[in-house]
Amino acid sequence: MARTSRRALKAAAPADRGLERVSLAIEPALLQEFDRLLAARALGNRSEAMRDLMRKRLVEDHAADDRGHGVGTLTLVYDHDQRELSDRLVEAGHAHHANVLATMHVHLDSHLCLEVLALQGPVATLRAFADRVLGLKGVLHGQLVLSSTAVWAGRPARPHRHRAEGVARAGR
Ligand code: NI
Repeated sequence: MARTSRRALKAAAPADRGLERVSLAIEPALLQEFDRLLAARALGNRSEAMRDLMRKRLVEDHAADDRGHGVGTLTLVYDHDQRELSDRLVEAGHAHHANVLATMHVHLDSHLCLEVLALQGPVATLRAFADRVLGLKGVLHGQLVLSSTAVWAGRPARPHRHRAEGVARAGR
């Protein structure tokens, strides 16, 4: 880095994306392992991978705080034949209607169902809801995955449009 000319640095710095260049001290063996992982999993360059790790840690930290507000998904695989389970799932959803943004249901076979619920609300409430649902008899497997919108609150505002919207409009 010390041998890189100032002009070369400036050319390489992605200033237009609002990024800040930092240097890190890392053990060579650790860096080598990391580079190996990046190549094997096609995770992009070191900078992108480090940004991903930092965001992951920030989201984890935010989601670990029960006082915070979270968004996330609850994935369930359950046995449709289990007595009263469907009713109990519907009841649980209605009891937390303000937290359940959407539900996707897939019939996996003649007995098994996959359900994915998009959730939003106080982290403590979402955890309690997930615990209640995952604890129901007949729910075979499931997991709550929490994310956060608060972690990104400081990011620069940009116009928000999804590709699908553009495609839909173009098709009209
Ligand atoms: Ni089903």
